[in-house]
Amino acid sequence: MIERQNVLPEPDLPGTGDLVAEGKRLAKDWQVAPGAFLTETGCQSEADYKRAAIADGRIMQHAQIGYRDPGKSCRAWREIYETCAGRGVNVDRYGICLDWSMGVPRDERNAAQLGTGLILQAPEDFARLTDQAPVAPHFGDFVMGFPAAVENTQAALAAGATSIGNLGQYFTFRLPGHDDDIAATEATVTALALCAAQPVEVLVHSNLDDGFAGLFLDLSSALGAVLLEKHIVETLINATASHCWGHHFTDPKRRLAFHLALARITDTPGTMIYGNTVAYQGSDAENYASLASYLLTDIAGQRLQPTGHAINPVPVRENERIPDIDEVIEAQLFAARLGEHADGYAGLINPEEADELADRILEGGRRFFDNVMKGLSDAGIDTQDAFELLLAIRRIGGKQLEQLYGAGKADDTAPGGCQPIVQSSLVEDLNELAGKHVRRIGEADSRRIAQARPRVMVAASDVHEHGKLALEQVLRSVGAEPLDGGVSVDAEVLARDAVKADAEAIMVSTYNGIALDYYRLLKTALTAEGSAIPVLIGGRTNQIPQGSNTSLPVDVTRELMAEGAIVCGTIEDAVPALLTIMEDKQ
Ligand code: B12
Repeated sequence: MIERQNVLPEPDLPGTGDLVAEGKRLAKDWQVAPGAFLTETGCQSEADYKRAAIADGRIMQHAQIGYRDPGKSCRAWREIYETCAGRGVNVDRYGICLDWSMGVPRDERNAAQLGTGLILQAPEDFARLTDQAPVAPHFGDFVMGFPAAVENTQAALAAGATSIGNLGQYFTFRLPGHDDDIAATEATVTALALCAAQPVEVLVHSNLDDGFAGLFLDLSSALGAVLLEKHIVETLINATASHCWGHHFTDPKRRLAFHLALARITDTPGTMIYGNTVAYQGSDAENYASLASYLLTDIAGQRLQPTGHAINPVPVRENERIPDIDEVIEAQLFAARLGEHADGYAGLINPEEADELADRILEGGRRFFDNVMKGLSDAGIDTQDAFELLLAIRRIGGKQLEQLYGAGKADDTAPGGCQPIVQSSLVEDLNELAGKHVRRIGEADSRRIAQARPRVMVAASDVHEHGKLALEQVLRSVGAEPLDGGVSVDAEVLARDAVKADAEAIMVSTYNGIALDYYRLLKTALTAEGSAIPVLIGGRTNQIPQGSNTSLPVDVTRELMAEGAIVCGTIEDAVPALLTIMEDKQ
């Protein structure tokens, strides 16, 4: 059971009223500037532009950009738009990949851990970028939800953005070394109020997959999360919420059903439907098949039930590294061509089954919402106060929310403790992935691992948790003992916990382009603890070199190995290393 003193023990929390008043006050000085997009289109806001596109029956296109080098990002802004326009294709909006250090206030940013994204300092830098071509600017990553939410929202508005997010990240993303969730919530509520007080409509964007939908086992919980966010953003703060989803929605029927369910609870235009990026696991050709699969579903969805969501053709190299400009252009041209073919498929798609699933998702989503509101209210949390509700949900976390308030029947044998109303694709994707790796390990090695039964602490250095989940599942299947080292865990904390738990090996799954820095911090912390627990590392072992303005991270496998890390390309690569560790121990 949830109790207030366990979730919000602080006697005095900031008052939502004061924060909203501050947001309104700031709106006197910080208002949406016309910018290249609004000037060229003559629209008041992107929401208006989207409504016009819906009326014209036009499907919009979204591209995601943001290179470390601001000059290269400006070039991308121009080149993608112009090259596509030259081929008769309109790129309507750009989502900007800010670096995760952008979540840290400007005056502390120099000391922050850098990732792989774009760093913009002054508001003029934001505006210089968005003035490069008349494409709707969408500041999605690392704006809302972080300590720097207010200053980044101000700069985004002044650069002509009328879609700003990403509320989903508020719930799950952690900035290394910045654990003050009260400051992050204060800044977020103020930034939401600043958007609400604009003279034109500003869409408060939330990518569900960045939030809890990347981990929920039931699609109805993800829809319930939309209802919760709408309650906070719209009912309590009077701003406009707009939702995006898609990374983890692999199965076409459930992808379409979620789209239909979402359309039943809102008529605000959606920002974009994210590409099903977790399906990208192969070569370019294989990934093109995945691209076609989800785009076709999304185009069909927009034809059946237009919602204003732009489709998002994610470049096929995305599973290897940040895609380059020409790769973004290729994907946009592919999507436009597929759109032409897709019209011929419209009559072949029978939406009845997806419609029926959508009803179930909707019904379960409403139940999840009601359960959360009642559960938190019974616990003494004021569900009519935006600050309290945001902070409580964030602190409870997605897994526990779903366990406590999931819409399905309680069932101890089901993953997550209850039967899903409509299971998310994540469950099958992970089972399939883990099964494939267990088979590759083979019986003889599995037997040896089961005999040695190594205690392995498994951790993720950032928000990417699926590698960790897959590793744990495989380790369990072959008889090793996985210990939970946490997600977005600081290296020092991981070292301390591993020593305390008497772990025989540490496995780090890392994705944010920080592999070498993270490993070095971990080794230093282990040495300080007097420990030499071997470290296995995998995921994306790359990094943007320190002090460099290069825009693509470089592989650091060799450096990691030279410094003693056991670098693993796949899960089964860990097996010989684990067996050697256990033999050495004996
Ligand atoms: C899903 C995903 C997300 C989800 C994560 C959801 C979640 N809760 O886990 C969301 C949407 C939240 C997300 C967010 C971000 N993401 Co992301 N994301 C991905 C994606 C699509 C899949 C990664 C994944 O989980 N794969 C599933 C695992 C199981 O498979 P795998 O990666 O192939 O791993 C295999 C092996 O490597 C091995 N393995 C993995 N770890 C380990 C460890 C050990 C010890 C061993 C033995 C083996 C092992 O296991 C697997 C099977 O063999 C990739 C792109 C892609 N298609 O790969 C980008 C990607 C990893 N993300 C990326 C980025 C930049 C981000 C963001 C910073 C973007 C942003 N600006 O907001 C944020 C992170 C912010 C933060 N606070 O940390 C980049 C990383 C760039 C780089 N380093 O070069 C990628 C590559 C996309 C890209 N090209 O830009 N992301």
